[in-house]
Order: sequence, then C-alpha cells, then structure tokens
Amino acid sequence: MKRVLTIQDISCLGKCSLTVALPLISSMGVEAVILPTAVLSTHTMFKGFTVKDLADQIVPITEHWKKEGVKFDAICTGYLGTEDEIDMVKQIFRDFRTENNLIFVDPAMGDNGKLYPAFDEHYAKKNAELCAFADVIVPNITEAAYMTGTEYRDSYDEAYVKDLLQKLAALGAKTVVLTGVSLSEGKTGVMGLDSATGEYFSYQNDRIPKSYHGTGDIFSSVAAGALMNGLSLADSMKLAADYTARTIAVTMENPSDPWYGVDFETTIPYLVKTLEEMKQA
Ligand code: PXL
Repeated sequence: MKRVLTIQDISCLGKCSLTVALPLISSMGVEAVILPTAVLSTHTMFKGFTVKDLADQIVPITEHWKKEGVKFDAICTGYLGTEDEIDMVKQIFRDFRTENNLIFVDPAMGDNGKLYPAFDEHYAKKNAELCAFADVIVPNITEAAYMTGTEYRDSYDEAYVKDLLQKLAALGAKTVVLTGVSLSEGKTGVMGLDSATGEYFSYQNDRIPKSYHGTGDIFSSVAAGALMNGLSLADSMKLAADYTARTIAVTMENPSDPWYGVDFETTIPYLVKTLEEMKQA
C-alpha cells in the first residue's frame, strides 16, 4: 500500500486541511500519515478561533520517523501557519526525499484575490520557495499571483493564465497546475504546465456559482490520492476536479450548515467507484 505524509493543520471544526485529507486519502486505498502543524478550534475564517502551534513537535516527530527508517511515497503539504513551519517543511523534504517519491505542494494561503487573515506578502514569497522543491504544485490564481508578484485579476484570458504558469514553473516546480481557472463563460477547472516538455493541459467543468470553504483542500487530497493510485497527472486532475464539482453540487441540494464546508462524505462512494473505473480504463 502506498504511504502519503500529509503536513497541515487540524482545524477541529470546519472541514478543511487534515480533517478532509485523512478520510479522502484513506478512502482511495492509500495510507495517510499525518503531521499536524497546529490545532485550531476552527479554520481562520471563523471569528475568535483558538490556535495552538505544534511547531515544536515537528523535529522530534520526524527524528523518530528517521530512526524507524520510515519512507513515504508522497509528501503533501497544505496550509502551514508560519514561516518557521515552511522552513521546517523544507527540511522534511530534504530528509525524506527519495529517488521515486512525489513532493506535492498546495500553497494554501488565500482566495478571491486576498490572503487568509494570518498571512502577508512576505509569507507568500516564503511559500514560493517551498514550491521550488515540488514535483507538483496546485495553487489557485490568488496564490499564484502573490507568489509570482503578478497582478491578481478577476477576469482574464488564456494568455494571463499561461503567463502565471510560466512564472510558477520558473519558481522551480516540475509540474504546475493552476486551480479555479475559468477559460470560458460558465466554466471552471484547471490549467497546468509540464516544465520539462513545455506542454500545457487544461480541464474544464460547468461552473457552479457558489463557493465553499475547504474545496481547495479536497481537490488537493484527491489529486494526490489519484497520483498514488497510478493515474496520470491529467487523469488525476480530472478526477479531483470532477469530485470537487460533484461535491459542491450535492452540498447545494442540502443547504444546511454551508459554512462548515462541503458534504464530501456523501460523495466518497462516487470517488471510490470513479477511481476504480479510471484505473481499469
Ligand atoms: O482550507 C484552507 C485552510 C486550512 N487551514 C486553516 C485555514 C484555511 C483557510 O482559511 O484557515 C486553518
């Protein structure tokens, strides 16, 4: 069984980061090892959240794993609360990198043109440094704009997206995938660039005119889980985009508690079934 290390916070309530990564990666038949960087009462879009930083646990935990000779098939990162944690994660990449494993970075730090409350531009540049270590990065347009010092635009054309992708590739990541990319009216999806071949790819779904918290984390977890199941990069992104879109649609059918995130639990059977079909195709 493949083993993924996922490094991000635990937001006790609010369906994001580890509380979605763990069930989704497990449901895809992949072992999920977690490294919680902080415990928060909720994610940071709630007012008055509590936070206990766990940075002082990162080195003792990973030193123990080193002594045990633990190896990971992938190391995935999401929301990291502080710049110090980003430095610690860089060290984890150096320590646990093997010839074949995958480093997958989701520089989760903002949306809709704004950084989340805990972050500033300096933090964004620090996250750009982390991307240099990665095989795959999956920022949204906001995160890409902050990391590359590009103006954020609500409406844009393919040339703007390609420019962002080129600038992201120049950060050093092998494959860059921009999420939340709308290439035509009423559509949304991903556009990526393989920096080795210079090839672009894109995948679009119908756009559902509602946004929910945590969907970026859901996308990343499924994309990483799909790659661990041997799907190609393009198929992995397609599955992640389809699963996220379907989950948003299902959530909208039942409009109770939308601020807790999406009903991803309801769509896990769809995920497992579709993954199996794609593996057999
Ligand atoms: O979904 C990203 C995320 C993860 N973790 C925490 C957050 C957020 C987004 O706001 O606040 C703590």
